[in-house]
Amino acid sequence: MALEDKVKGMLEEYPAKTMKNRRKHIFVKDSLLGDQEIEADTRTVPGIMTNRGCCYAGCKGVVIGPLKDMVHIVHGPIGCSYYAWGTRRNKAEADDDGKNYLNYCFSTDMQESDIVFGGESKLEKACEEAFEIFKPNAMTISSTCPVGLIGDDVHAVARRMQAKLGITVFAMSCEGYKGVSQSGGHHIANNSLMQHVIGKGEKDISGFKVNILGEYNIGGDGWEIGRILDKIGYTVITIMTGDGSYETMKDAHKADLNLVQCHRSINYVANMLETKYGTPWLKVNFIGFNSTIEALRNMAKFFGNEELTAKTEQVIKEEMAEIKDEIEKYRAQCEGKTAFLFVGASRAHHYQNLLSEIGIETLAAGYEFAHRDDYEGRKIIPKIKSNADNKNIENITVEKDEKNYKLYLTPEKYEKLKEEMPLGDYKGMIHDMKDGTILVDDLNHYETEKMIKFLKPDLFCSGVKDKYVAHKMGVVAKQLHSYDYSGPYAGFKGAVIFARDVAAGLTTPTWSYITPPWDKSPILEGELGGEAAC
Ligand code: CFM
Repeated sequence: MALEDKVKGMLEEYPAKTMKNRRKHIFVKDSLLGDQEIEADTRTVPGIMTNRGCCYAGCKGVVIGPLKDMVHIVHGPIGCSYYAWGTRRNKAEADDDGKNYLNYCFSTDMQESDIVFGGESKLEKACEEAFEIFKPNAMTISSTCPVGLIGDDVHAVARRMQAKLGITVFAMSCEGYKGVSQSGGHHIANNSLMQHVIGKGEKDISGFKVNILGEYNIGGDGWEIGRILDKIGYTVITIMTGDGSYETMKDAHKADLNLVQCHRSINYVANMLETKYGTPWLKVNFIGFNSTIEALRNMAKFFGNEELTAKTEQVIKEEMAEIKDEIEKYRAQCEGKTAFLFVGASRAHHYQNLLSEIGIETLAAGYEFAHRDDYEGRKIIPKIKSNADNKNIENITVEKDEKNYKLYLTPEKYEKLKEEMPLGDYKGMIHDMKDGTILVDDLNHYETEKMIKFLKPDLFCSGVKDKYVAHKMGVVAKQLHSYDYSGPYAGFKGAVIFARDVAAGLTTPTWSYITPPWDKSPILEGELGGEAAC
């Protein structure tokens, strides 16, 4: 049966209205059809088991939470804090000031009486108490659903606390119900960083200055990327936000170039920095050694410095010599295998490179909450229609900062380089996928099982919510969110660790003790032929 028919068959199990909805979120790539459209960043059909998270998760959990020298207070019932505490592996080590509060969980623990009579005074007390104990460099307040429902003015509390405590305090109205997924929370967090943090620093910084945007140091990825960039001779001002800090982010406006790793979660900051300070951004992918090399060469080309270019080539040579044998060994064990990827957003695209470098072909890939530009490329942005859900998320506009605005490249040079590298552009995941592969948005548990059954991948890369479902079906599952407590997977050394972990999963003798359901009861496949088919 053709792949398209299998997809159709899967969708036909739904009630008609749901089928119509889900049809727009999935397709088989076929370049002969020209630009294929996908529906994304829209509401999940109620009742469907989605993997998505909420707005608060995207704001506090993903973008704001990793900033280590700040105290992040969650205003809400304890469940929201407990669930978001320590579940994401954004590692951090304290800088010279010794401030790293990521192991703590700060919550106002709202009770029924706070819901009825208001929780502002409790929030104020929490801010004061946290400041007294920890003396953080700055503080944030994240709102959970009830805060928006009862109307506590968290922003007024933040202003009062800032005046009283003498440190930056800002609040975010990132109630969980806003928008359709955690994506709205990324946007709110990005806006806050622009309004309250970036641009406040006055340090003198020299060298080839870059920021790494959309890198969250999961399993130490940011440290591996930082190691490589240090070795070449770059000055990394700040990482947003993995192992990041308020203190370093204040000076982010001084960079000559912003590197964008995760486009989905941080492209708002990248754009606003370009408008306000003139800093161009380059889409990079440090997952996979070939993509790392490509990113490093593009960076060298951007700076156009001979010494830097020579050092870049030298580092690439050294690093590749170090990993070559091991990569070959694991590649021999993985060659010819297939994978099915489903992650929040960027990683479903980024990991296809690394997988292909170790001989694994991607059959299908999907995002939980990405927008159409992450699939179809930024060229689609003007065509994306706004709806009630995304209108709910504030869109701030920034203006040129005359004092700090600078252009590293002449406009002519910028335009020239734009043709040679993804400068200020992202082409999206579809662009890099082969014909005959499946793209899917907001995959749910029913579709996960169906697709594993008909694609029969050797490897399923997703998260803990569906990991064990795949295992029970006899398919190796690798968590691309938490890395199954391993990592780093970025850069050169990370590629080896990933290859080792995947090879171990594929070759473990455990699988010989499991019989997948399709081996127990073979699926009969046939095609209806002739005119009497229906
Ligand atoms: Fe960006 Fe991320 Fe991702 Fe993301 Fe996430 Fe994550 Fe992710 Mo989990 S910021 S979009 S909201 S790369 S936590 S580090 S792994 S879903 S694919």
